Amino acid sequence: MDITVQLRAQRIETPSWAYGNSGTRFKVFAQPGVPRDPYEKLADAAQVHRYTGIAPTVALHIPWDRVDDYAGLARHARELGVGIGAINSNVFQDDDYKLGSVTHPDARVRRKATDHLLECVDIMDATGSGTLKLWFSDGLNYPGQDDIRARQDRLAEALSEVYGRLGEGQRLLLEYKLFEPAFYATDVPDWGTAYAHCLRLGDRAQVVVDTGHHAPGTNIEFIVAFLLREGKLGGFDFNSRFYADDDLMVGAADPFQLFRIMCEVVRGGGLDPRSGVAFMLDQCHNIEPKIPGQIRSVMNVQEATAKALLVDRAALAVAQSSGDVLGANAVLMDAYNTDVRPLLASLREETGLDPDPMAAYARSGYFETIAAERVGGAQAGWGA
Ligand code: LRH
Ligand code: MN
Repeated sequence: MDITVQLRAQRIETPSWAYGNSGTRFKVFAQPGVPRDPYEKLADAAQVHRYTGIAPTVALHIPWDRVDDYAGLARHARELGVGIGAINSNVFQDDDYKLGSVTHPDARVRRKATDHLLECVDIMDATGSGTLKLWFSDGLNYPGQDDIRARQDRLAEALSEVYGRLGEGQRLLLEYKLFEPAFYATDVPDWGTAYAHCLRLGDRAQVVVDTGHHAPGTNIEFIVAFLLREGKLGGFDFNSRFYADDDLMVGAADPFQLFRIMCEVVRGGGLDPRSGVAFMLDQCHNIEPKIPGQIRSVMNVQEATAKALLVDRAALAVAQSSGDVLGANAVLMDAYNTDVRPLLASLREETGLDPDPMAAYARSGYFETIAAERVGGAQAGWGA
């Protein structure tokens, strides 16, 4: 398929929480013009789609995006030219979840957590979302603190109940993370654990690869290739990091890694919209302006994808099958070292977009407008 056709079909989902204030345990820096509610977050996300043309859906996080009328919120999104994407559960910010949520030793707490996950499926019904994204902060800080195996039993039980609640066209994505907030053992720490639980659940359970959730030195593209081969890659939480779960702009810390990941996505058929792989951003713009940060991030994924699509697959196959190690590596590096910005600029022009989304957004005056209008009220944030 022609590269421009595949690039035009690319879809990247932005996270509602990227438009709110965020930070670290040391400080959350407020910024002018930050949204005060999910409606304003959607308006900001619509700007990212307006200038990139490939970010038509927004992931929500509950309760950060709780509203009285979810169908109304979805209508508002449509009026803005975007749609509601994945619904993210949150069982990591309630005092009851100190020792775990669905893995907690106390059945009352497990019931409370599972009911929240079921509420998120109700919200999927109301918004027309087809994807439930589950991340569990559940884990241990000290050896012996709880029974590792028993916690897996509790997790499996909750997942099975939620899986059974999914309706037509709905699926659940299970996200893993090596550590934080737990610092000894995390109940879903790696792709293998997530994969095993998803296999046990069924076809509508798949794994999310958050690019910031691995031990340093992990070959993430291998995990991507493996999960794609198994039909168990549900999607990505794209971001980048230098050290831990830094949630920086995707491709900022390691553009070559992002390219290698997109090479395996292309190779495994994951770019085909029918594959169902969700390309979501999961980032926090702690110090940089948020809407431009999202625009830049979408462009980083687009550039990595264009480079991956430029890999001369035929030449690569010949070099690989003939054991031409340097030749094969050179084929990939030729694609990586290709400047795809002119190609993407002309692609935008062909689709009626400004070739330079960042400059176009800056010229629009949107930021000045929201900075002036959004005075008063409580700015959105993680509320941790
Ligand atoms: C956990 C995580 C998860 C979200 C949260 C915002 O680190 O990656 O995907 O729920 O960030
Ligand atoms: Mn994530």
